Amino acid sequence: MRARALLREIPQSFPKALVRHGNPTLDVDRARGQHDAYRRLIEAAGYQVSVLPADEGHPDCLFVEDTVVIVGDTALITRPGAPTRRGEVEAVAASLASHLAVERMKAPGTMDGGDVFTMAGSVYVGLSDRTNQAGVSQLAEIAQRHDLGVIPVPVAEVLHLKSAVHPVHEDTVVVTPGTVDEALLSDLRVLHEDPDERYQFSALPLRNGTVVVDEAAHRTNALVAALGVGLVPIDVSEIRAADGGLTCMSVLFG
Ligand code: CIR
Repeated sequence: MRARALLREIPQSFPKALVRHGNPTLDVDRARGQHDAYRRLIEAAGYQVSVLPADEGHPDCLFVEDTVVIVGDTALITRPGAPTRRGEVEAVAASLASHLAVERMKAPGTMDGGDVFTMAGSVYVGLSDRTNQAGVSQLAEIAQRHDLGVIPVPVAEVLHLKSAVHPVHEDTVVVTPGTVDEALLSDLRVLHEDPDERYQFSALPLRNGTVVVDEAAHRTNALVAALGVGLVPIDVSEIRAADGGLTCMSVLFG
């Protein structure tokens, strides 16, 4: 199957997106420009990109990653941890149904896809404000069918596991110190985000071997570049201001 990517347009209501701290002014036009550049990079890497229309009733709908977790040929449609985001899932489920076997998370399980990544034969799942143990158990059943173990990782201080543990290349992650128990990541190679760039680093590894990174995190990007990885820095300041990282705006599969 050709590599595919699912994205969703940014609604005019984006300035009302959920934000954990403070009250940043979010600029929808600037965010759209950044989102366009992001989409073009994914297209240039060879993905067949589908873009769902924005949903004005859901200011966070561009963060499409949170609505689904893909394990092999199965798409687990999540029950997002923020009740106001639950209506985002239907359009995503409908779009993925022609490519993947769709299953649905059931109450009382909650999960945001931003809490999940698969690496070195395990599915790492953040236990966060958005993802609970019941959600992890439902994902574990699907992972088991695909011969994958699940490693739950309690997350402190940040929104999602992938706000603080960023897969970058093969079995390497970049971790924001103090946010997770790094003993749980002992199967992985851990680099640390530079202390002067706390919460600024994020990364999206692509099929062609390049890694899209947030251009704001110069020093941490240099650490990753030293692995011999080709980096493509991009400005995603408006997305970061809404607590999003580089993985959050796409679902990559196939
Ligand atoms: C939220 O709080 O749900 C959004 N403002 C940000 C979600 C970012 N999602 C992600 O990084 N996977």
